[in-house]
Amino acid sequence: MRVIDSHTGGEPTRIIIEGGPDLGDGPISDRRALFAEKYDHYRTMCVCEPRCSDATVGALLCDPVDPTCTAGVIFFNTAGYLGMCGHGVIGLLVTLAYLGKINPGAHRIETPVGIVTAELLTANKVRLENIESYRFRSNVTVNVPGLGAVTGDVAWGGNWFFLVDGTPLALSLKNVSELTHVSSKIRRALSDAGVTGKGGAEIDHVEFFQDPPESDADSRNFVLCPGGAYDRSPCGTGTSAKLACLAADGKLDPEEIWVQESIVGSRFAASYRVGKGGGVIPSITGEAFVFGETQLVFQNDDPFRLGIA
Ligand code: PYC
Repeated sequence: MRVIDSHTGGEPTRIIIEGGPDLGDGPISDRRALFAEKYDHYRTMCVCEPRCSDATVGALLCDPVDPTCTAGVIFFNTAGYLGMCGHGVIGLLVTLAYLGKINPGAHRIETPVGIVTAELLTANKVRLENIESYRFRSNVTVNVPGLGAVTGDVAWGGNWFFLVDGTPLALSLKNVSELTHVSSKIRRALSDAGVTGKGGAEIDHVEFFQDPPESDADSRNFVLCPGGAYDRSPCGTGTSAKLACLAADGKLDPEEIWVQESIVGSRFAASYRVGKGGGVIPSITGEAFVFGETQLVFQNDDPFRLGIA
């Protein structure tokens, strides 16, 4: 298996460019279902320990169905599969440019939740236009054991998010393990209380915000990802969910720039235009850098050949 590693604002993306599963040529959402059902070991071989870790989002580069698209992609991590991944699309474009496969300009990318457009601005800078994002429920209060009542919004940005009002602790790296612990408890409490996204979808990402932060950004966030790791980037789908909530509250106008900073200090410049379905079409600009080209080896006698899943 040949992979290219990059990071977007510190958040790693590992793209399988050779040696992935053959998922046929059906719609990308069907291919993701087939990946999960029959070829899940490719996911664990690629992103689980000992070859990788739960901070990384994996991506399978696919041929698109739609000939106007540059590529298709299926994102996954140590816990399962993602709908979309904003930092991952930025990493994908930068990787394709690094490989000499694309030129600057706009590229349509098929994902399991729809087509996104991403513009390669320079070798490392990408502007992503995400799928329509929206707030699903506002002011939801859940009782969290040991914490008490926690209130926030449920929103879709390509994945399901619970956006907590404020933060229980300062958003600094020294608090990462406590923030991870508290956000995991909130995620469990949401599930126990039956709070879901549309159609009963699991809310697998939890966000805390410091608005405004101590820096000159508009907001700093902490994002708990499904595998239990925190997003080192400001999270493209999480920032999309945030824009949807800001728009719904009348706190951000269309085309106004929102600078979202992550807990490691990396930034996305974000804005939105009004979507056809009543939500927002987020635009997210960020930078990615390639840092590795690897041939993964799977020896027959290796007891952890398929990864520690
Ligand atoms: O950037 O959308 C994102 C993302 C999702 C999970 C990790 N990063």
